[in-house]
Amino acid sequence: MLHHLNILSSVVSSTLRGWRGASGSKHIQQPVLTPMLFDAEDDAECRLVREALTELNLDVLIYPCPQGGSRFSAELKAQAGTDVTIPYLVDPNTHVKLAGAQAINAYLFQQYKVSTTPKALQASTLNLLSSRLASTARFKLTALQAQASKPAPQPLVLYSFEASPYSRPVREKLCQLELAYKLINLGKQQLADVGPATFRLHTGEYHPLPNSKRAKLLAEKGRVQVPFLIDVNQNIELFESKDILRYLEETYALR
Ligand SMILES: N[C@@H](CCC(=O)N[C@@H](CS)C(=O)NCC(=O)O)C(=O)O
Repeated sequence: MLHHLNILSSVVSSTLRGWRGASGSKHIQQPVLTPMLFDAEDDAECRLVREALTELNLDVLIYPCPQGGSRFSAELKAQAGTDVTIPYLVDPNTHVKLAGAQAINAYLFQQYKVSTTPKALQASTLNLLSSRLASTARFKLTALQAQASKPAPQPLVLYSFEASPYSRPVREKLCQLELAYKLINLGKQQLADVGPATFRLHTGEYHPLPNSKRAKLLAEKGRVQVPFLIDVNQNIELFESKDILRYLEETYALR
């Protein structure tokens, strides 16, 4: 019951942002080196950046910086050379380093799509307000707080897309536990991708776009469903959001 409520409020959250970060571009190539994003899941500006990353179909290494947390503060300061606020993007492909959703999204769209930022992903007052409301819909009137945790030697891997109601609680937990993870964005690229994994709107056999990340996941794991978590530290792979949340809590939370 509690998990259903959790997912329901996540649906409300995505709805408040007009389901931005649900679809992913068909054409963009992942750059050779994975960009890094210092991020907090409930931060209004960070959400706009993650929406852009899903829509551009780009994968990133997320370094969670929740309120009260400090695990990646030194790394953030070392990258920026000074105290900076999140979101903070480091792109090792171009050596570009940027703070703030407006500058980061302008860079990402220019660099990876040769276009300007769509209106809905600009850091305008309206978008920041709806992004803040989207966080409030997660029953959180205060910022997401860091939770005492064990560090993971290697970053985890999470397949997700920004608006995914089932993936959001998992990203929140990774953020609270300050666990770095490679975020593999699996936005919807065609009509056949739409719907929950077990009840797609498209009838008949599911065929992802050829040569896509979705096609690769289907070939390797036999299904396309998010969230999907890989923890190389424990040799674990999990598909169900409820199981992933339990696993992260039991493995990394300090009581
Ligand atoms: N019972 C699963 C449901 C997961 C699910 O249906 N996720 C949706 C996205 S929110 C999905 O994978 N849809 C199919 C797709 O995106 O291809 C869970 O709790 O993790």
